[in-house]
Amino acid sequence: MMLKHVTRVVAVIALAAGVAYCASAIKVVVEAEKYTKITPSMKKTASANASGGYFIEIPVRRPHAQTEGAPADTGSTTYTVKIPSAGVWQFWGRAMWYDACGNSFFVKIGSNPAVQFGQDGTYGRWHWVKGPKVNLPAGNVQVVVQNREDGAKLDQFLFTKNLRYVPVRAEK
Ligand SMILES: [Ca+2]
Repeated sequence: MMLKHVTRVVAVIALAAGVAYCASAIKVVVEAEKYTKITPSMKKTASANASGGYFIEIPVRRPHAQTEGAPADTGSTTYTVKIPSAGVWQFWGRAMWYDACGNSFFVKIGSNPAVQFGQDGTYGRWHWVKGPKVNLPAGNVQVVVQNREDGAKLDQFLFTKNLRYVPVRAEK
């Protein structure tokens, strides 16, 4: 009788821990080079420092910083991302920016309007940048990363339902 009770308590604790683990593990990671479509001047570039060996970029132009606000070309990548469940998802991108005039993309997620992504002040190294928080249905969602400023690079992006999660390194 006593043993049975203890077993039940352990089972309940294990179940609770399992639920907590699943909640924090709800995350969808996409390599930026795994697009379904790419349009120049967006290009795929090999790098030993990038996750999966590649990133995408709008290469730096001369003269630099002539595209802000109204992109000089339609350079973009398009992705099909499988969202496991409906709800609010936080978008993060692992970016490397050239400078203050080369630190953003436009990101369009599903039926949500395109928004600026970036504009932070970390240049010349890979770092995670917080993007939009979006309400998404379960199933395949189209993501478009569009040229805004030349000199912008993207290695990976992810969606998480854990709104407190802050990615640090390249994600598996
Ligand atoms: Ca990558």
